[in-house]
Amino acid sequence: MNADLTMDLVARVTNGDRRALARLISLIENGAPDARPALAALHRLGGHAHVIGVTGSPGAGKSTLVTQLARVLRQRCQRVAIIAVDPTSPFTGGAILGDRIRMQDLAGDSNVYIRSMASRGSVGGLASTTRDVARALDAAHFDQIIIETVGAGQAEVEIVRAAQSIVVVTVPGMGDDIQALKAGILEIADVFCVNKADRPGADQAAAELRILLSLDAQRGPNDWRPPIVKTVAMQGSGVAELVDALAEHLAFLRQTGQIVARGERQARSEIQALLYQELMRRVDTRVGPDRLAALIAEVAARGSDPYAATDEILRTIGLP
Ligand SMILES: Nc1nc2c(ncn2[C@@H]2O[C@H](COP(=O)(O)OP(=O)(O)OP(=O)(O)O)[C@@H](O)[C@H]2O)c(=O)[nH]1
Ligand SMILES: [Mg+2]
Repeated sequence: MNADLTMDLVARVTNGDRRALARLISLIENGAPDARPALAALHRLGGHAHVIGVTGSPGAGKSTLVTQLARVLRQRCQRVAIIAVDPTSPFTGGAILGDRIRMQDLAGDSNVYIRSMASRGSVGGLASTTRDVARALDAAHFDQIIIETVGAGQAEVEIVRAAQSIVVVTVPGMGDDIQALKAGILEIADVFCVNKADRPGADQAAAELRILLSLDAQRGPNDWRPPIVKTVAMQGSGVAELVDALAEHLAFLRQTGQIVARGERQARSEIQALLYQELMRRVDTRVGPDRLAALIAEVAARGSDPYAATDEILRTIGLP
């Protein structure tokens, strides 16, 4: 695609052309280098949307909740985009199809945009693709961009880091979930949601979370205290409170200036990821897989060492 076409695509996306948006998102998903100039331009135009990450264990009710969130946000005249990311399922996976069906009653609304994505490459690739898709949606004037992802591992954390506000969804009788919470999800949560509050044990789950939060020594007195919201996503109850909590979190980030720090953290990790990608691309083209494999074998056999191998690679790609 030439520069004129790219800029035409940007203009159409910012003017609310849905077909142009779908085309751009396809380009992004296919990893087309063609999309880069458009994304560069869109980045400078964007930065208006509230990006919300929703994560939590499989089957916690995230998709149901996200659908309800979108509904409440629409009632408040917000334009909503949903990106459903599934890092584990193949491209036409059942979960994704299920999400499509669940969310389809929103699909007729021109102020709602829903996109399902699954991994066709690395998790790092998925995280950067998600960020770029969010960038396109932001430039297309969606007020709220909700990213749903399954699980509580490193991969999901990386994906939802593109968000300004992160909702961690748990359910009563978590047990194992508490372990996951300890393993890192606790730090990333801005709002906790105890979904399926129609089941027994919701109050206890909320109390356990409250204790965990109170034990978190890293949060100072002026830091944000993640609220715990109980919801029954299937019936929509508690969802308005969740929307309120998210709006309060955004207001907090703006008032304290922490929104700048979050933006910088994202920019830093994005630049690092791009640098790594670019470096590895050059290693691939200039050093080549055969020489790289030989170097690795030499180091493993102790005929060489990692430092010498790295020096040689850097010299070969033109970095002394
Ligand atoms: N009892 C009860 N069931 C719920 C509630 N919310 C969702 N469910 C059910 O829980 C099941 C899983 O819901 P999903 O929304 O697909 O959960 P999810 O977290 O998106 O699932 P994955 O994306 O597959 O990880 C479905 O059968 C829902 O109908 C709720 O508030 N109460
Ligand atoms: Mg889901």
